[in-house]
Amino acid sequence: MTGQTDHALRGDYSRIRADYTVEQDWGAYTREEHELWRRLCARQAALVPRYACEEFRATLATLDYEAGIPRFEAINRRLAAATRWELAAVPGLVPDLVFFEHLANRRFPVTVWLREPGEFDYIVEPDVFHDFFGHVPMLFNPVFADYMQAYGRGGIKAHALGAIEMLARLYWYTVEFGLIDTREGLRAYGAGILSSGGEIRHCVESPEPNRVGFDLLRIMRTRYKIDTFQETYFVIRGFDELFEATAPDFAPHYEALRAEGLLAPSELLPADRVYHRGNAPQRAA
Ligand code: HBI
Ligand code: FE
Repeated sequence: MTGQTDHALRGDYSRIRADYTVEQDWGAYTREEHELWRRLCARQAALVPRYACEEFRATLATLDYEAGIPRFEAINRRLAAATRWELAAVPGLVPDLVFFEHLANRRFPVTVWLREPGEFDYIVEPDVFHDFFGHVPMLFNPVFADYMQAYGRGGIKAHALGAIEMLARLYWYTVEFGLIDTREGLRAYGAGILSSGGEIRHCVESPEPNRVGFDLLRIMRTRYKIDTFQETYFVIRGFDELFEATAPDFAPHYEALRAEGLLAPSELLPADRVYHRGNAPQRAA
């Protein structure tokens, strides 16, 4: 909730606890919803072998999502054993500080509602399919799991420093739309692309977007769009790179970044480590 949307939030917030969590109420999902979930899973599962990073693939294979919308509790036992994370059911987007506090305590907020059939290809707000299919497998990876907690702790500090927008760009270009350089080529680890039927291919194969090496400060000043495919993807060389980048205190970064201008989503800089220069026509910033 960093002011990117101007429409009312979807979801039932009438029964939230103080930390915005709710009961998943698994029994209330309809047959049609389980069926839509299975179709969403089948489409993505067919794309994962080609486009997803190894860490995601390895975990997805063990989660048997295909049966229907999972019970969060059943996954929680396994997730706790793997990385000491747990899933917390939420009605939808939660306030930034609430979100950061959950992450800082190794709890990942998962939206309970599923999209409508007409939103099969695209949805703006996260639903249970995006949150579960996209994010949960990566939480089984120990280094990535620690990065997520560090991000939550950083978010609490950024909130106090009025720097959430800078930090949110880091989340966007890593946790949601990140690519990783592997021996097999570039692969997706970001949940926004792993849960998207179109963007999972586009991010790896299309000549249109830029693909640029991960650079923390550069990312924190790069604006992003929420309603189109990304114009630039940032590539990490391993999850250690991500985790190590978040180890230092960001407060001095925020000071320095305030003095520099923001970059358009499509902009390339001379200092960029370019994997691929996008061929999309330059759009107005
Ligand atoms: N709430 N449920 C939910 N899921 C998110 O991904 C989320 C959120 N609230 C805030 C938020 N993301 C972002 O503003 C932060 O990543 C910066
Ligand atoms: Fe997400």
